Amino acid sequence: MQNTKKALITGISGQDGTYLSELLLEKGYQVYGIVKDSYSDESPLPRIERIRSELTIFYADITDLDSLTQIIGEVQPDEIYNLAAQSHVNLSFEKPFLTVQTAGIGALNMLEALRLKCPTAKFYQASSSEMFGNSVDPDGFQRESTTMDPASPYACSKLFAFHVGRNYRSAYNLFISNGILFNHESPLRDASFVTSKISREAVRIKKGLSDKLELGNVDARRDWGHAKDYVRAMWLILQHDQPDDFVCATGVTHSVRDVVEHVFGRLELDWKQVVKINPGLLRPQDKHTPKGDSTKLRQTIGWKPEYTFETMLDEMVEHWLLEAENT
Ligand code: NDP
Ligand code: GDR
Repeated sequence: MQNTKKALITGISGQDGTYLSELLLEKGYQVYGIVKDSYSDESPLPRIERIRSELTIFYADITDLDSLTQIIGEVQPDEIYNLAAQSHVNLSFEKPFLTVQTAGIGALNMLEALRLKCPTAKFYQASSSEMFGNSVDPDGFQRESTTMDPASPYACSKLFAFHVGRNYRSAYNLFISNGILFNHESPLRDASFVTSKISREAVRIKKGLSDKLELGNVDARRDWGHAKDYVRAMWLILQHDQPDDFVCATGVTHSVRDVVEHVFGRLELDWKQVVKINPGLLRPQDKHTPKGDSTKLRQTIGWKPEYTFETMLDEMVEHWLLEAENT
């Protein structure tokens, strides 16, 4: 029988919102989304354009509790995925108030709207591995029980949202789960994030459109997965029989330099000639060696990633090659 569940996604036009919409549409959900009210039906939303006619879009800001309450009251979703936020760690040092308002207060607004208008809905909060900062267990992993020590305004905002969600879960007996996701990338990743920046610029260099790539800390390491695998985890987390918090990660780290070497190697380019370190791109505080332990998610829910670091980067390079050919 056709599944007619309703899902509401904030940040639907972002990377994860797009893949999650595709997944839920495939599963037969009616998908509703919230996009910032600076947009309208006439505005292009490139990532979701292909599926836009299958979605019901509301235009509202995550900082506006009245609009969110009205939308949740009207839709009466079965599942809510709160993905909207200013999601750039570096930018959060320049725009701490915007970051707190969207990633922190925005999440609280959604929780209030849930509590007031649709308390039976299951709620997914997009929490981040950034909440751990440099705090690492003795075995080198970060997991649900690892002490959190946020190292940016972005991470502090996400930690507030994480805790207030847990508080609402126990205080009001609501189904609120946190996915503590490590970095995940894809062809839909904004070009300012480092994997996209490297693949896009390497392709431009290959095509003769650019002659250098400026980076910050190339020794920084991340546990990188593919967004398609990670939105599947979001959905699985809400299908679990009880609300809980789960780390989602590959368990393997690579450095920014590894990304450069793979991408440039794939394009048969010598990166040493063109990659320059720009000290202006170094962060006031950066973390270095986090790898995630997603045993709980794998054992409780049966999640495992399908992409590897290499297949993920290859797909991104292919995407930017195609973009270059079409422009
Ligand atoms: P994106 O930046 O691609 O998507 C975030 C979305 O939120 C965008 O569509 C953005 O719209 C929207 N948004 C921003 N501000 C507001 C606002 N004031 N009102 C309404 N909508 C707003 O991020 P991702 O898809 O990569 O990530 C989804 C969520 O998961 C984010 O909360 C992020 O912090 C979190 N996360 C992401 C990880 C990752 O590696 N990708 C890892 C862990 C957590 P616009 O583009 O128009 O500004
Ligand atoms: P991150 O992702 O901050 O981990 O946040 P990003 O890709 O921006 O940085 C990863 C690492 O690369 C280093 N780096 C550079 N980063 C950028 N953007 N540009 C550069 O030129 C550059 N050079 C080196 C950074 O210093 C950093 O160490 C992402 C976001 O999606 C968050 O929303 C999410 O919560 C976390 O991942 C988990």
